[in-house]
Amino acid sequence: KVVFTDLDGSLLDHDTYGWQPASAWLTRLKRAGVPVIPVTSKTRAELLSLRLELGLGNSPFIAENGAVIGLPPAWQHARLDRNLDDPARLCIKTPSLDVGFIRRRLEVLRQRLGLAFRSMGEMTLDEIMAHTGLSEPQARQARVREGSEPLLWQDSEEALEHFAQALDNDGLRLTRGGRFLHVMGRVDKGDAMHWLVERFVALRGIRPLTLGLGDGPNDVPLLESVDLAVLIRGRHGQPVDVDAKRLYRTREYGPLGWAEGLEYWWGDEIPDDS
Ligand code: 2M8
Ligand code: MG
Ligand code: MG
Repeated sequence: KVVFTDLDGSLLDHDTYGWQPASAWLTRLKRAGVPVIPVTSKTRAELLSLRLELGLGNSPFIAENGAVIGLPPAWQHARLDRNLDDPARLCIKTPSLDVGFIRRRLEVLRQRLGLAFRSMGEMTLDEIMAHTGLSEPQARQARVREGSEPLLWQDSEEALEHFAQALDNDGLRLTRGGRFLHVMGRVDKGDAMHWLVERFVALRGIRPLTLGLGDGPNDVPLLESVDLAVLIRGRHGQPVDVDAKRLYRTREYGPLGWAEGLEYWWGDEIPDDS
């Protein structure tokens, strides 16, 4: 078994970024040896801190909506050799375009189409903190982008359609998180998850049963790729259209909904030793 989870609005509360209601289930999964892999819009820098705080161990992670994949040593080599937990031996895969290229294209499109938006790269730290509720150190980490750029849309829905089309012509993609639109290369959370599952199969020789959780439009490719899906009730008021055979929709928001989804699929299978 492997869990793939979105963070903001799913494992973490949309506003407070807390996860207390999910912590009993995190412990339960850890005791059962089930890896919990974050799949998020957040950056590598944000994840390296959060992985520790959440007690996820040296797990792989998918950052920036699939543009950055972090592989710990245990997911790099079939032979479990020494220094398996050495954080310095993390290996990073960046299947997308780099953020410098993305920012230059965004500038060109803004000029050419006369669009109004504000990208994270041009925001001050104070602005980022005001829009997200992150602390200053967290906002600094959110700003260290490698393969995607979040932006706040300040234009019409019609202009947004033109923008999405122009991005597509450039080999770029647009997706929607809880607060921001995100622009990246041709990657998504589902493709990144498939890539990790294939690594698992190559290294361990078995295909894991996958459970995925998410609350937003950017989670749809993930929820449509896993064996068991949990669509967490969203705070963003956007209807989220998921086409998955085994899908559970939670009644609760955020980490409460996260625990509800795990209870639904694995409540009987994974023991509660507490
Ligand atoms: C952004 O991501 C969230 C994900 O749903 C959003 O679009 O609202 C990213 O910039 C991320 O790096 C940051 O931590 C988060 C903070 O709310 O916002
Ligand atoms: Mg989310
Ligand atoms: Mg997210």
